[in-house]
Amino acid sequence: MSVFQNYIGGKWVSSGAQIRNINPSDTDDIVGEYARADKDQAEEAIAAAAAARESWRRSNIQQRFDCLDAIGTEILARKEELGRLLAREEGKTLPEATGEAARAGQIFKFFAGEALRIQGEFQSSVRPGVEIEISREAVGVVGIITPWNFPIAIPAWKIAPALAYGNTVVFKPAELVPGSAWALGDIISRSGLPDGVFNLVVGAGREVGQVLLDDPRVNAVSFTGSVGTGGAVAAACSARGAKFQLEMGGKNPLIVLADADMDNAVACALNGAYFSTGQRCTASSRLIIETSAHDQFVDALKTKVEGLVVGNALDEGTQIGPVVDQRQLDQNIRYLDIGKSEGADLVCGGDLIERETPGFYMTPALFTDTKNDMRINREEIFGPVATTIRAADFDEAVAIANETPFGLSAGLCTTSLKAATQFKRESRAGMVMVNLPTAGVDYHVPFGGAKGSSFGSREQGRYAAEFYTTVKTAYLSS
Ligand code: TXE
Repeated sequence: MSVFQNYIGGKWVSSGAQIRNINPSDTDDIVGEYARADKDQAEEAIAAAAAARESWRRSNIQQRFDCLDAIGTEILARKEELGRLLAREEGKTLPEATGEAARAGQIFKFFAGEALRIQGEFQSSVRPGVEIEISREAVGVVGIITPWNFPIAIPAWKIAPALAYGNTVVFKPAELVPGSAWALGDIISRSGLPDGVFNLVVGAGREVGQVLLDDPRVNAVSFTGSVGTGGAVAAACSARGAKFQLEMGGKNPLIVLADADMDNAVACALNGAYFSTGQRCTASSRLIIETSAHDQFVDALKTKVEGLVVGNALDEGTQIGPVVDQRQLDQNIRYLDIGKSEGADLVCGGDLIERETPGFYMTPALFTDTKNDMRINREEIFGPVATTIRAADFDEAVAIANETPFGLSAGLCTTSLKAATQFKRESRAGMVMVNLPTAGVDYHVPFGGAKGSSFGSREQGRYAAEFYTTVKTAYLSS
């Protein structure tokens, strides 16, 4: 089997060790072997990005548009193939994975356009004869560190704006899913970007990732991943004054009021809590149900959850793919045990099951009658596990929804305009959804959370400019 290499300074380079990419739907299936970059190669990638920095900073915006547009075009043209690779290495279903690949293409197209729309301001001065110009400039070398749960969309929504605003990139994807990252890197490598502007290093977080955090030539780090690693990114970047941006976990509430359209509320809960095997930072993990509707809602949801088809991500008809790996499966099981020991009622799911191929299969689980202070309601499980919490009325539901260390996404199902309006104002989450699942966002508007979920400026849409540019105020006396 040939080894997929890293991309440094415009060249594909091999290394001594390899990372084996395994299909979680069929652990006998090896997706590929990927060259495992070491510290030296991470430093070479940073050196290449630093060498390309000044010329790319001054690059023509038409050139940036053309490169990003070409990347978007190729991704969209190959979305089925890229989706299949993604489903095979990460375990989300084929339609979910193809949708994610298409999303990556759309993001590159969007930021191709943004490269043409970089704006400044012109202001009068309080001093006579002086003019003020406020402009945005590239930050420099950006380190991009991504998780395994969206192997192509998250890299796209960091790499595309970084390049559009004139930064050079060192991209370190999650070790579990190097296939989509490599395919993206391959497409980027053929887009016409000058050597060194984009570099790919597949490697371990503690080794390659840590080099990106510590090297003074890396001017900014954009990170998505766990709360623990996010803290390490913050500490290392603050210590040397580098700019950083963190997207971390969620414990997203979905409130269902008694006046809601129950079919839609159940559909929102089912989608938000379980699709993509619950491995979404915006997943609805706490279902807060108005007491008078609780039992009716649970009966309807339980029937739907039990009917979900769990199976090989590549099989037609599969609705819930496998858990991504053994470690995540162990974490899910641990939390099921914690929930039971805390007194929560497991009404369905949580079983390890076998399919034709060996994989990390578990049935989606629903706990009912939980309390918001239980660990299963405080900590991110990151699997197909949801809980219900009873709330006496709207005010209590919102108080419970906001009582969490996280604040990424929050949802409400209701037919009351008053409740919807109040919820949009009172929710302490960065993204609020009414009569929609907590997961599932557009690509042209800001994405991000409050409290422990995020740090720094928003990602995506034109708000991405905040992170990938720095502001210059120029005074001119004529
Ligand atoms: O995350 P990590 P992992 C949560 C989820 C999951 C858990 C562990 O609960 O079970 O995190 O997942 C890189 N310096 N989420 O292990 O470790 C790492 O190589 C620099 C929720 O994947 O945070 C990878 O590229 N980089 C979350 C990236 O950081 C380091 C999505 C994320 O890995 C590093 C993912 C270091 N010292 C996980 N250590 C969400 N809510 O979306 C690791 N990395």
